[in-house]
Amino acid sequence: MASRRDFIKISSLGFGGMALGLTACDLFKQTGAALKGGASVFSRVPTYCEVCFWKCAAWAYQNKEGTLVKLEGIENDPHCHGRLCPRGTGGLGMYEDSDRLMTPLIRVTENGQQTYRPASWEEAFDLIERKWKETINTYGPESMALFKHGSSGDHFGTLFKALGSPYSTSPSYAQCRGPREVGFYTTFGSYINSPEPTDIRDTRCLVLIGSHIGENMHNGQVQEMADAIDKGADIITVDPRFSTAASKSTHWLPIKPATDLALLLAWIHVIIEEGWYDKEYVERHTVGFEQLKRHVRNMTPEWAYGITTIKPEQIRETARVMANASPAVIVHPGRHVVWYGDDTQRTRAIAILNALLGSWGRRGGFYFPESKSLPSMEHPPYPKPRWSWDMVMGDKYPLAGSSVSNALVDASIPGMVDEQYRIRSWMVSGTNLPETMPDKQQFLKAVEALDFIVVVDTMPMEITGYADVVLPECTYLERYDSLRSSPGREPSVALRAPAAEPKGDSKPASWMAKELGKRMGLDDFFPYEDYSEVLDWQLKQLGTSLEAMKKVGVKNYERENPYLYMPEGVDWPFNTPSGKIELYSSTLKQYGFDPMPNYVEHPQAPEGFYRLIYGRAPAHTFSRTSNNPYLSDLMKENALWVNPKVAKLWGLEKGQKIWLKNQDDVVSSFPIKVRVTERIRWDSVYMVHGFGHQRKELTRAYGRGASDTEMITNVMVDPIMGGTGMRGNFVTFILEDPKEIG
Ligand SMILES: Nc1nc2c(c(=O)[nH]1)N[C@H]1C(S)=C(S)[C@@H](COP(=O)(O)OP(=O)(O)OC[C@H]3O[C@@H](n4cnc5c(=O)[nH]c(N)nc54)[C@H](O)[C@@H]3O)O[C@H]1N2
Ligand SMILES: Nc1nc2c(c(=O)[nH]1)N[C@H]1C(S)=C(S)[C@@H](COP(=O)(O)OP(=O)(O)OC[C@H]3O[C@@H](n4cnc5c(=O)[nH]c(N)nc54)[C@H](O)[C@@H]3O)O[C@H]1N2
Ligand code: SF4
Ligand SMILES: [Mo]
Repeated sequence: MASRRDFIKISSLGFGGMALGLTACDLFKQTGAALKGGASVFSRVPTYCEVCFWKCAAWAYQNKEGTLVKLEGIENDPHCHGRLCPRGTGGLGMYEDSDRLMTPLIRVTENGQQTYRPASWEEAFDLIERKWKETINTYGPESMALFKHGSSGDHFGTLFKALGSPYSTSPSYAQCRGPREVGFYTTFGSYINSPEPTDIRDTRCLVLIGSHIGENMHNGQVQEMADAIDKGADIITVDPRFSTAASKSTHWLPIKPATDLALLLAWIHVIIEEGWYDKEYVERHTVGFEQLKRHVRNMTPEWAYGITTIKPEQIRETARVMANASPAVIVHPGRHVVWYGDDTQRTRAIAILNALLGSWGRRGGFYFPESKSLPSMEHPPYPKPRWSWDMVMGDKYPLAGSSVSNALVDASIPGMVDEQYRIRSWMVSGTNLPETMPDKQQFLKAVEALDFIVVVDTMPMEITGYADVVLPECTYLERYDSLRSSPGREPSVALRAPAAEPKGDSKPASWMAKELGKRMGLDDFFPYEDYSEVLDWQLKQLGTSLEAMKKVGVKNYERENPYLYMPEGVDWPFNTPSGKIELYSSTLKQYGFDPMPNYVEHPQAPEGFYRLIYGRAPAHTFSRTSNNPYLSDLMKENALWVNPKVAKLWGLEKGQKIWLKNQDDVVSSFPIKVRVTERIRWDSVYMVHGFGHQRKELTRAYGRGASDTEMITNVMVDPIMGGTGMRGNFVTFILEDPKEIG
């Protein structure tokens, strides 16, 4: 049985195949160089990591000169247990990156060419104030939209609410986890949220359906999965690719992509027909069992075999493994679940399977998380917008629980929405939309039509190239930010305090939002001179203070709700229309959707094409780290995983550079190196998301590898909640430089 150390080591070797010898250890050596070279640690400041959204709490260590030398996880932090992942350690690179934005920029036309000129904050704010006032006077604040991701979004979120805009959106809903939230909500009446309340630590069986934990480096989950493996838990991984998780699994099911729903329904069939479900739990807590039983009657493993290519005996055996572990079993809800446009239904099937196994609210299954609610300082009530965000969608996506970023892009395009609802002005902070949202053409049409775009970023990413004004934010290591209060087994609060002075003329979002608020006459919504005052006030309400928190970084609280798990023998109230777990969803039925999931066939690749699938690498986060000096050292570019059979057919060699062309004739801007490997099915190719950057200003990332997003032009939108299914795109290979072919 693999040990925990093995697992972590192997996960960092996930990219070792390409960058052999360079492991997380080298990264530690580099980032800790000043320390190991003799410089001693002088002081430390607490922060929480912004390299991804797991938000691990960390100490930022400084030497005597006040230079940042090292980041380390905080011991009692439930997100990281004292250990950062390689990306978190490399967070110093975000601060040190010589390509950072250092000053505001204003778009100007010089000699007929558009370019940016450096500007003062005063000039940048003057222009924004003028343009925003014009827009608001003409169309109202309802014509302004905020696209945000990460902690800067909190501050601009307040600003947009104060302005009276109904539009504030993040790609983490419709480009990421939205479908699973709706799938679980319609079943259990609860959202999953982040971090997922999966009790992996104590599970006896973890089922991962396209969840590639280990490459998906969400820290706490990776550590808990390693613990579970150590304790002998069964891991069942369903993935067309032999992922790191698959390599650690007792069962790997190399499914034909886009057919998971058939496998899930067959599992449900077996568990019901063989009588392996948790009878007492199902009887007490669920509605719709008889309907479900009838529904899946013919969805046998033999039926699913023809669709999924997974053998019937394997389907039965893995169903038995789950049932044996019940209720300490987790069929993981996944996280990035926008795959094929029927994603709410797929995640519903996952939720139903968990319900039959009795894992919801049980030890080793799903626990009930608790968080500390943060008090907010007094401010005037927010103005009520004349319409709400869902008005732009008409009767589309009726169960969207949060605003749908792609719907807001559509609502910015003339003719796509009733003219009165059209969005005219964007503010974008902490999200690299051209690499994050599929269907670039749609994005470009919106950008073309908009009157004004403000972008806040730390780096000259693709999105900044579309801005009228670029505002440089200092990195998370140079600022105070909102307290991290996240749900978990126990409530936990973490502080982010500045560990260095902002570089150049960069500033925190909390300051920008306040200054812009002042100019728009909204001072009252920003009752602080410096954001630390808000933190101190909030922390005092929570029985501590800013000074005290600076010494500890993280404070964990006792639970107030005693029920980490459901008490046995009690009718637990579920927040669904029936008050029970809905195996048959009355809500979906009411909106005209299948009340129980059905398998629908998706198109397969045309002759000579392969399905493009994508995922994460342990050393990188989306497109944000590819220019990071430490992390780009670990992995400079992505590669295209190609099955040896396919490589032979095309005469492709390991390391050969090829270009990709998709089903809509879009050709990749840059070539990508081939990696020939049995670890991918013959019908698909795989690459890590976040490479193939288009901006020369990103000196370490420009032109390195290919962008998956560029190839994603066919988007299958989930009719239930608006998620953008991105895995129905097929690519073929171009062996010669297309620019030379002409
Ligand atoms: N093709 C494709 N598209 C995807 C995905 C995929 O796998 N493939 N994944 C999807 C998923 S799961 C998600 S969650 C989204 C993620 O989407 P995004 O959050 O847009 O991801 P990033 O590409 O990392 O872009 C983050 C941007 O924030 C900037 N930034 C970093 N730190 C700060 C800061 O402190 N302040 C400010 N103001 N800016 C900062 C970075 O420089 C970068 O421009 O993408 C989705 N889109
Ligand atoms: N290192 C690192 N970790 C991260 C992130 C990061 O950027 N870097 N981002 C974080 C975020 S925001 C998210 S949302 C998560 C995303 O991570 P996850 O939710 O775990 O994964 P996905 O990106 O949905 O899926 C990737 C896996 O799905 C497989 N796959 C592709 N098609 C199919 C299919 O049809 N069926 C099945 N069963 N599998 C398929 C791929 O081979 C790949 O292994 O990662 C998080 N963790
Ligand atoms: S998982 Fe890694 S990158 Fe994400 S917050 Fe934690 S240390 Fe940072
Ligand atoms: Mo995500």
